[in-house]
Amino acid sequence: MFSRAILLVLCMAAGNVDARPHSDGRSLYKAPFAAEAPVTDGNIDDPAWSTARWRDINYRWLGPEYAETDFSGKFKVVWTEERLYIVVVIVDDILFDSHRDPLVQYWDDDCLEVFLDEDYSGGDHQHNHNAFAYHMSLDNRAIDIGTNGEARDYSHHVNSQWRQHGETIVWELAIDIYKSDYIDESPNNVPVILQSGKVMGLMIAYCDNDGSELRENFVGSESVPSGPKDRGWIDAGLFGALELVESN
Ligand SMILES: [Ca+2]
Ligand SMILES: [Ca+2]
Ligand SMILES: [Ca+2]
Ligand SMILES: [Ca+2]
Repeated sequence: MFSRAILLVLCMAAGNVDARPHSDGRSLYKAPFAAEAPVTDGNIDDPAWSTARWRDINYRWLGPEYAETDFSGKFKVVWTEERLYIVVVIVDDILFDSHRDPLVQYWDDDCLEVFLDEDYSGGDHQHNHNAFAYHMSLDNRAIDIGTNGEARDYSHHVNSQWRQHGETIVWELAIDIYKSDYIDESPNNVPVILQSGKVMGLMIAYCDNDGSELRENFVGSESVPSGPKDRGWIDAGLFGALELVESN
């Protein structure tokens, strides 16, 4: 039987192997139950939103420093048994969709990313469904990489709608949650029924491009204490903890 000390020595001998499922400093967000599901219409007047706390999208993962008028963002989460609901309020001075094909270089257009790990397992999710990284395009499509390693349209998982209100964009999402045994192209995938006390992995990010060939900034809701800061599309260990609660 391995003791922790022996295991630690073995890990060190393997060369900085980090066996922990999550990076240090993950956030905990408590999402309240929505007695009445928000209407996904880009308007934030639904009663459920007033019960949830704001969380900032403020960790600069890529690109130079930027002004609040260039980008700023925050979000809230609520849930029902059927879906997870997220509202994101964004300031972005220029909306830019250079690659009109949603499956081509989608991360280099303005793009809202929603990272979800149904069981908060952490770990690799690049070519599997241990977690999903929905890249929401300005035309409300949800793109992630399928188990065949190619970009795939998962828009049937996410009802998405945004509207501009003065200087801000209100972006609402209603998301079906799937376990890691999700099978691409199968008609038999069934979303999880959500319940109070469930803990999932969640991270929100925004790719801001205002007219460049490549995205100018990539800003997320979780810190990245070490390693490449843009690796959330591979590493679910960066996601924060999302706890479903009855009320805050
Ligand atoms: Ca609404
Ligand atoms: Ca901008
Ligand atoms: Ca997982
Ligand atoms: Ca932009």
